[in-house]
Amino acid sequence: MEELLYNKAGKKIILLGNEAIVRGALEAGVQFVSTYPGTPASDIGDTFFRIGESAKVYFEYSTNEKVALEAGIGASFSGLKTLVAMKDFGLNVCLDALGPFVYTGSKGPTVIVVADDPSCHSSAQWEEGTRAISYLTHLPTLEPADPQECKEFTKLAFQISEKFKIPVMIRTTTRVAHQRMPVTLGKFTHPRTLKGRFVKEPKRFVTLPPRVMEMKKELLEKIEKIQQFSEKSKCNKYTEVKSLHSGIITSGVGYLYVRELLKKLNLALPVLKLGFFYPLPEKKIKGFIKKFKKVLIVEELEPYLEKEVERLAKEANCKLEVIGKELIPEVGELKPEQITLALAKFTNKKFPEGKSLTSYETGKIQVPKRFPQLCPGCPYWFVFSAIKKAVNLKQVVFGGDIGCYMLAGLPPHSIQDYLSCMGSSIGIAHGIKKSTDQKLITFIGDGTFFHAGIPALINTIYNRSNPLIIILDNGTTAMTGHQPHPGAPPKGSTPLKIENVVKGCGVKNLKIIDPINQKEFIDAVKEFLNKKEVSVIIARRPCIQISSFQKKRR
Ligand SMILES: Cc1ncc(C[n+]2csc(CCOP(=O)(O)OP(=O)(O)O)c2C)c(N)n1
Repeated sequence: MEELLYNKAGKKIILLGNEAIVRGALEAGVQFVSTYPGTPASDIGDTFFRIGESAKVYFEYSTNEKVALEAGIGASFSGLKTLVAMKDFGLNVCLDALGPFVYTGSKGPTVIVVADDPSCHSSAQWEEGTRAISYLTHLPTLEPADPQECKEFTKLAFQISEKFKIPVMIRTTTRVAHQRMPVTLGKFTHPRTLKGRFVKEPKRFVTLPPRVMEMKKELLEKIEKIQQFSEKSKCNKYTEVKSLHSGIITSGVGYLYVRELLKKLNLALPVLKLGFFYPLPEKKIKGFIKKFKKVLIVEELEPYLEKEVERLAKEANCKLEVIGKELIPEVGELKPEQITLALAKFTNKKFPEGKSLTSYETGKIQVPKRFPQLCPGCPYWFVFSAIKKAVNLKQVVFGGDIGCYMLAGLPPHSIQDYLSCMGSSIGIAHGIKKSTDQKLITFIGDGTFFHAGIPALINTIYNRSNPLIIILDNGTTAMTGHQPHPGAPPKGSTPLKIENVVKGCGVKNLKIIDPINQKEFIDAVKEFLNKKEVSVIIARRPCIQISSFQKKRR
């Protein structure tokens, strides 16, 4: 039996942060789960995909994050306990739906899990800190530090959502989502039903002026109540160390490093570890900082906590020195060695090397850099090779998009002149074609085409431009772990043929080619590059890594 489904309270099993979130949701009685894959959050959906049926939970991979959230909103409005999971960029995609949802509030308790990726380990596009969106939308947000907290905070998030009728975000980062530890299980019972009922309450579910302004007032009142709740919550914890001089405020993975390093360096400093990011337990923070001369804020990425502590210090202790980003970097994920150096400066101590920093940390051991590569046998090798034979690379602009094929930008291919966010290859191609006389070829994967490429393709037809779009149809969402998509769905759904969508959008110049047929591919590129209207080549050959098991499952 799947360990995650053990029904033995008190038993410990080793879980990944993401699996612990799944377990927390099961213990909370989740009924409806939707997601769009994206590392470091992908394992949440993939785990539900694997165990959802046995757990008797509804699960879907949606077409994109906005659609996933909207599906979740529908389930919540129908009274179901709902979880929606995505990576950081996904929250931007669904922001348009998120804002109004926080206003209407949830009916069925709803938790939105979002995983940030400091240092861009698996996020080419930009280093995002989604905590800004907590403030922007007034979305209550919890930040777990380890897998046990991932489980407990998920349950707590469902409780807060149930009590205050508002969606709650669990914000993790790569090091939290991908960390393993023995997690103590609680009890769970399978949901009795997956059926809810939508009861008409336009006053509650319709965001339309003038009501919408009342809704904002009601939301701010809710946030005030949640703040009072957060003041008493055990997820903000204090370590009792007597120091009238200085202390540390931290959250998420920063707390783990602080805890470990204080021990390693034999330092005794009081630490306030915040589990609530929004709304912050302001009284608790004021109580903590009131007697100190200085406080160190150990937080990853942008200095939101630091700014808030500075604001609170004006009321609680106006002489307090708040030290944050001058010692703790804002770029990249936190590293223990950076915190060691920050602690040394903060406490005016010198730590003997060896005790504080390892040779790796001091940079004495250099690890050679390696570029990521397409897998041997990947169909994209054939596509890039044909392009190089078909055109003069200097005379054509090459657009990239998000997926394995963005490795086109690295040697030995080096055919990518711009890269932004999912689906943007086509949108930007249109802008370039409208602004220049240059020839342009753009690549987009099948998964990305379904996620956000279709409206941009329609725009090229609607506003008459002529890029050559190569849709790389490898039959899967390869980069994030081979999840299905509408073109290659799980068993029971009818595959949506990309060619039908492309034709339906009005594209006349269309060819479907297996790129292993190099001559055919080269000829098609040459022909289409001279067309006056938009052209599409669907390069169809399955990903070399799709296992026969996955083929059967689809
Ligand atoms: C808004 C957003 N959601 C999710 C992701 C994570 N992500 C990276 S690549 C990718 C899809 C890749 O699939 P596909 O276009 O089929 O290309 P393949 O990897 O199969 O070549 C996803 C979902 C992201 N980068 N941005």
